[in-house]
Amino acid sequence: MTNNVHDTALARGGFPADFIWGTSTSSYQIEGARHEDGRVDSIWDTFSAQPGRIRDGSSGAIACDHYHRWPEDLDIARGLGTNAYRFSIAWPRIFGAGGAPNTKGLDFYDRLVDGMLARGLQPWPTLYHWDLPQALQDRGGWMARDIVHHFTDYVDAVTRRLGDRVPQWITHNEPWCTAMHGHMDGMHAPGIRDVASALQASHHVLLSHGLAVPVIRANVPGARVGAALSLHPIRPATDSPEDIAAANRHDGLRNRWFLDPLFGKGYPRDVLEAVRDAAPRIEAGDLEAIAAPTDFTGLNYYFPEVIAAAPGEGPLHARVVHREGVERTAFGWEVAPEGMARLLERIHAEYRPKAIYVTENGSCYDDAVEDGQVHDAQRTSYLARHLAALKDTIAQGVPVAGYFAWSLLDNFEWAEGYTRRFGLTYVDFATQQRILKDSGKWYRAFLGGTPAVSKFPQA
Ligand code: IFM
Repeated sequence: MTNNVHDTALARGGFPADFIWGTSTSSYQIEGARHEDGRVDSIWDTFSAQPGRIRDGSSGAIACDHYHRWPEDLDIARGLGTNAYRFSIAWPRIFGAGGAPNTKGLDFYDRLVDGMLARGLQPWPTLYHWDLPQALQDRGGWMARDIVHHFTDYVDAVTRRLGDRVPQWITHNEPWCTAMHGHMDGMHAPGIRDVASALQASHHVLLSHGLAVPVIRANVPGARVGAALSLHPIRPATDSPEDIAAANRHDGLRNRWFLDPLFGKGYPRDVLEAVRDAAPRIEAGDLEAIAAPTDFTGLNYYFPEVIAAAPGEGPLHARVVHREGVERTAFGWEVAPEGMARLLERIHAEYRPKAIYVTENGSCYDDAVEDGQVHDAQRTSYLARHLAALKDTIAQGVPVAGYFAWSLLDNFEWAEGYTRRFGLTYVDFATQQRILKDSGKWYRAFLGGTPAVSKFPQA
């Protein structure tokens, strides 16, 4: 596959005219300004201060300093030729444990949204991308049922303030990660390792999504609401009945545990049977609330998984098989554009969402600056091949309406700190200089953008 946009049949014009083209980021990963304008600590501030939690001992306290540099960053997004920008709102800038919303926090997102609109970028906010106020964690966080009401209060405040300019809303980013990395394997904040806690947290995340949908609709006329899910195509390692059953169980918890209740099918019975005593407490009406009709499903796609039976391993007696000889990113994630196509086809065939947006897709490589440039040919190839797969999938009739590349900027990659770069833009974290990588230039050529020169007053 060539990396040159001009040598391929791949061009923006080959996609629907009203297609949404964007990049994606999240608050804790880029904003910094930890204590500015009334922001309180989040679980990630606490977690990253604990020794051994973050690979390079870093935190998001400064990150890309986007809180101060957002005009430059939005100029980059506009210069790429994108027509949308996905970002997340930091709950700890709006509320701690309750009380009145923090006006200065809301003001920041007000300015940010106006900055997007001025640049022709549709704002695509995510309401929860993992930065829970620590004060709410101290009350049990996602494991405590009360969290769902705190979430809807927060959603109410934000959508009242921004809803006059923002019709599209993403409730949660990757509920699997919130629940499982946060509470089962402990790799993410709050760092708990307990299956029952993870499943209870997952139920409360889903319930908070379902209860937020009518709040958003009440505050935002014509709102379009959905959740962004991290999903994976899953295959058994062999044709053995044991591996096939293990792959099904793994698929159950990775994918169906979230898709099924969101689409009114309840929690998958095979997973409930597998986890037995660890199953979440579900109250009357919860499943109906979770299945509140939505307008789209967001897919965050990164890699497929191959699964083998592993008696005694984890709650599902299954393990991920590391296959040799396949292409991988620097993170070790298998590169498989056809996996994204398979997933999109499956979501459409089995769940029939009104629309699907690829809300994240991207790759991490060990980028280096050479003479002021970053020649990230592998990321360009990754991007081009995923877009080619996407184009074919749309041609097959799957209603994909948008694509957001992860990420606009290199940023704080959670437990990996700053050791993993996913950006189309290189960030020198010592100087905060931004350099558009070759992949960003490729995306710009593909989209027909023009190099970023600010036409806007800087904040
Ligand atoms: O950086 C993350 C993002 O916050 C959620 N989706 C996956 C990305 C890469 O790991």
